[in-house]
Amino acid sequence: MKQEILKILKNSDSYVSGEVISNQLNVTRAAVWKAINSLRAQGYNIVSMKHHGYKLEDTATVYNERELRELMDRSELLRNVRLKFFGEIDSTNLAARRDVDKLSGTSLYVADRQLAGRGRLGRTWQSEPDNGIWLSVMLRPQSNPDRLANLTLFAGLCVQRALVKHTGIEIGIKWPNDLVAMPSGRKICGILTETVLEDMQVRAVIIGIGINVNNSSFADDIKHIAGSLRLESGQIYDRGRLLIDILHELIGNFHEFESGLEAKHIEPSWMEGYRQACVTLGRRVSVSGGGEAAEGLASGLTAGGDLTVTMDDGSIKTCHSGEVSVRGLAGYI
Ligand code: BTX
Repeated sequence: MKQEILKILKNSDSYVSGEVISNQLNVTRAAVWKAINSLRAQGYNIVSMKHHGYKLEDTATVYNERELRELMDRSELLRNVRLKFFGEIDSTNLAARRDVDKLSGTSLYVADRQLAGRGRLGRTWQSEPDNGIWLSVMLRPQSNPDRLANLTLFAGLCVQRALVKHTGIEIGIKWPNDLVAMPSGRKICGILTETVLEDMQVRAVIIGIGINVNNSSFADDIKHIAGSLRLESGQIYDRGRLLIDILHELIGNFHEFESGLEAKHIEPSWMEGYRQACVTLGRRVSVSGGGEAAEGLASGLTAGGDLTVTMDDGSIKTCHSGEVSVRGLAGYI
């Protein structure tokens, strides 16, 4: 009944009386009142006025499976994409992994909170409730695993574009795929791409995207590096609508990534856009690849997405994403 009431309120610009709702649904006024209260508890902003009835205020999308599904169904691109929404889960990347053999096609995993959000190289990703987008997109590209190395860069570029378009905030990519607000350099988004293989064939790729959207503060251990869209602009964003924009950019342009896979040593068409968005290029970086850290100037990107660094001793080092971490020096990104 709650969903039917929601539908009635959504279809009306003005107040709808409890009597009209109860007649329409053939239930008591008390049952309507109870259902309205339960919807309010779920986050729907339903106002009531004596002698007029109830009205659903047009506020931000309530972040749940039903509302996200409704937004997705309005988009031709996303209508047939599967969605799983969790109020709470260990990690959306792990949820996707558990489904690799059960599902086919493109699937999305969205959570309001992650209890064991994962970063790269075994690090953790803090994923508190109410404020962030914690999303994994599972795709099934037909490709050799070694060709997927720069998928993580492509995903970073798509999310960066969507965030800039949606918010107008200046956001750059810190190689390989951290999204940082400029000029503060604070980390707004992290991306963890995982490939699931079977007999050296790609079964699935899982692109995990964590975005700090409406956070107003962070835990002590990350507060010096983390930022949110809200802290940058002072605005609160509708997570549902932002999520849809990100999916349009990523899933809508995925063919561009796939077509770039065909020609081996040729630079994919999107790489130049990546270069332009990459704030690491032209800056001093410290490179540590298991050994001692050394400093140099981030001087270029190869067609395969590796970072070339002109080291202070004049040598050129090529850094592969995932193998080497490039740390910003104090005062640098
Ligand atoms: P990363 O290894 O680049 O970043 C992790 C590091 O970033 C941590 O060690 C910490 O210093 C810092 N950090 C942790 N949480 C946050 C945060 N909320 N904001 C800013 N900095 C933070 C980046 O890994 C990849 C993160 C992917 C997260 C998504 S969320 C959906 C999906 N599911 C999942 O488990 N992971 C991905």
